[in-house]
Amino acid sequence: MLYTQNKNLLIALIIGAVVVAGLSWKVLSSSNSGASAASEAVTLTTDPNPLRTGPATLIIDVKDKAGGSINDATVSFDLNMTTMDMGSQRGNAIFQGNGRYIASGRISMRGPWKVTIKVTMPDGVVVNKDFTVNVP
Ligand SMILES: [Cu+2]
Repeated sequence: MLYTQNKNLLIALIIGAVVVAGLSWKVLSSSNSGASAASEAVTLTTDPNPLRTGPATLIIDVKDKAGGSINDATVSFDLNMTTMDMGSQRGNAIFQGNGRYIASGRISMRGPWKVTIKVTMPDGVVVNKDFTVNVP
């Protein structure tokens, strides 16, 4: 019996550690602000497409007015549901080449999710763009 209790305690501690690690990964949301240039193109695609519950890769392409790749931008993202606060998943997308930046997140339930993208261009101009992605 003592062995069983210790084992249960150990399992509870492990679950607790996992929950704490998960919560610390999520940070409270704040709204983006800044100047927005009209002409640069910021587009979002996802993998899988359409998204489903589980891991999600956000693929962000940044192009200039002439359609050329912008490779020296800083691209940050914020992923949350539109209908409720699921805890904001945020970070910087990682440059992949050819104006493409990718970020990883997790979709924890079906429904409408909002991806807020903030791109700081090499010249310091900030472009904010929001996308709503429905997870069927
Ligand atoms: Cu939700």
